[in-house]
Amino acid sequence: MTKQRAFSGIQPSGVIHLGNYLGAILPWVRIQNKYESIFCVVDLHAITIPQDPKELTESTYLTTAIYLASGIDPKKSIIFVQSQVPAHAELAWLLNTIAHMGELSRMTQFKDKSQKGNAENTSVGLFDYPVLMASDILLYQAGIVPVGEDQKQHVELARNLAERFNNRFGKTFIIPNPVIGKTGARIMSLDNPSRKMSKSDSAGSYIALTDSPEIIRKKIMRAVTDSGSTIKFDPKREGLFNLLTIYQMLSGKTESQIEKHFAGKGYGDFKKELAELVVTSLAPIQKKIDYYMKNRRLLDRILKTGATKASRIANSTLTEAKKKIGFVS
Ligand code: ATP
Ligand code: LTN
Repeated sequence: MTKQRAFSGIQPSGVIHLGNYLGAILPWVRIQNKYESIFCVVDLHAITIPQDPKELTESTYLTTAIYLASGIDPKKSIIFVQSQVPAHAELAWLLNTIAHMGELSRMTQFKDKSQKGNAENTSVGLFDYPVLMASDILLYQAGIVPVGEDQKQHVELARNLAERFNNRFGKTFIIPNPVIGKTGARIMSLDNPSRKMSKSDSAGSYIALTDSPEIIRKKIMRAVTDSGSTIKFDPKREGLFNLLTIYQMLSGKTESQIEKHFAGKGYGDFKKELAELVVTSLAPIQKKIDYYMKNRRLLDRILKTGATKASRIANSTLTEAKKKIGFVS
């Protein structure tokens, strides 16, 4: 039997932060050894919020460089840019005709990003965002969708659209399953630990993968914690719990090993050690990011190969879907 397929993506808008890395990219690196994996830079999604054209180009290269620097291997996985495979927009249109206004209106990301129902100035693209995401996943017949916690509802919609299409036109799409890690699937903001770390928030709230050691140290030392003193994994102490989760994921140590290590020490000592751990964990990745960013031709070549391979799979599914609908070929 052929391997199951995994598909996921990140928007090239703004920075890639530690939440994206721990919640998405790091699991992908492991997943690529088990599944036939496809990782996309989803620029069509990014433009649902206005983007500066020059910054979009830069961010597309940077996101690709971060995938590669983090260990996504183009020999094992397909890496490509969404807008280079036209089938994504085409299948999204077909799925639009079976998606319901009601279910899209209930998407929490849409509600958050449309500034609480300010429909007048919200793009139709932002409303349609989850349908395009369903198209991404269904085109590749992906059974596995590794994402952070916040994307669960979108993958659920992709499942519903796949089932609806299959029921109406006959089996066409594999029903995808979200894969969400036990730890790290929801890294919280450093300055407001009741909100998720997000690239659309202020710079003090996240650690960008490209932040310098000085900035990383400053951001961690300033991170919001409580007035307690012991270093313990307690979900009720949200700020500390979040920092401990980051420590755990980067060190590979267990909760009890970490608690033992910091017994008798205070928040200041813990934060200092965490800052050094983040700095040393990101240093080799940052070196590789620099290498790829200085080699645009190499990035272009990798992306072109990726788009060719992705198109082959995507076009075959699209042809099948159009045939099922009754389009003349
Ligand atoms: P925004 O906050 O502006 O919506 P984002 O920071 O969520 O953007 P995306 O490109 O939307 O970035 O997310 C890419 C991937 O990173 C997704 O799989 C998402 O679930 C995951 N992710 C995003 N934020 C976090 C977080 N704080 N913790 C863990 N995973 C996250
Ligand atoms: N909406 C996702 C990015 C995304 C995605 C996908 C993730 C677009 N298409 C397909 C998994 C599968 C986000 O992280 N904001």
